[in-house]
Amino acid sequence: MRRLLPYLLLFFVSSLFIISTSFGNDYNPLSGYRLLFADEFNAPAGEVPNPRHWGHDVGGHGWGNNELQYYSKNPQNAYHDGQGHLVIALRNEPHLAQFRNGKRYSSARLTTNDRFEIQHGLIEARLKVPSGQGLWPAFWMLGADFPKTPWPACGEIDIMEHVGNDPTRMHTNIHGPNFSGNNGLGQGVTLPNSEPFANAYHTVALKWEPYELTWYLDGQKMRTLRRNDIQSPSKPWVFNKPFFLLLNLATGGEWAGEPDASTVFPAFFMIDYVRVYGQSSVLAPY
Ligand SMILES: [Ca+2]
Repeated sequence: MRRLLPYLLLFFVSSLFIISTSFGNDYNPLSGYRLLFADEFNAPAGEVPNPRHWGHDVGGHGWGNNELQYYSKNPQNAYHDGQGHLVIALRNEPHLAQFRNGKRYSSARLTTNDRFEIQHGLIEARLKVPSGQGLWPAFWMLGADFPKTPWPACGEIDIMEHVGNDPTRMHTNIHGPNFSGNNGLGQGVTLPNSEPFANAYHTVALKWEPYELTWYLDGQKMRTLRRNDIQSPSKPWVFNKPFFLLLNLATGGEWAGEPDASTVFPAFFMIDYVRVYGQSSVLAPY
């Protein structure tokens, strides 16, 4: 409660003076925020992700969706390109399947868990997703009490998901108690002129406030979800607590479907930067 009060005060003040002018399409969400976390991915070619920012989730158990990849710590699955980008590379390595839960595909799932957490703010990334049937890149967040609080009660906010069989859309979603999985609150955002999302770098962002989530794509407001839109005794708003960030490239599972002969490997998920603005970080500065 002690942590919540300043946010309540901020909300009431901002609702008087700021909301009416800054909630348009002008992408002006930074009033009162400062940069708390930034990775510009400027390390030399081949360098692994900065361990002060990113840890690895490792394994090939399907990750709750019957996914087909094994997430490794192998530098070949997550590295800098030497030109300012992080690369998450999904590789087809059938000869290694016997060592990886039978999974022929390897990839990486990076997380700021126990490194950086944020509660309310602006979370932004510039990225370029790969194209191809069966591919599923994502930039998302989980409640920092996970796994002590199991999914979906911990809460999940999907800032950007993309599946290769739906090439012109970026997907947004939240999950929580009694609104998860296929009962999540997902909504696709179609790009102008139905341009394939994988054709170019895009800036994706979430403005996260105590009672409201707003998604942006290339600076344009795309979607707003308000607490009062969903909250009920069976569907509590679980988004007023610290969350950590995740970046990953999955393949397979019920939603993305399996890769096929047209899918090109390795597939590369490119991230130009991740920046987080807010009032204060929850964990100690990294
Ligand atoms: Ca960069």
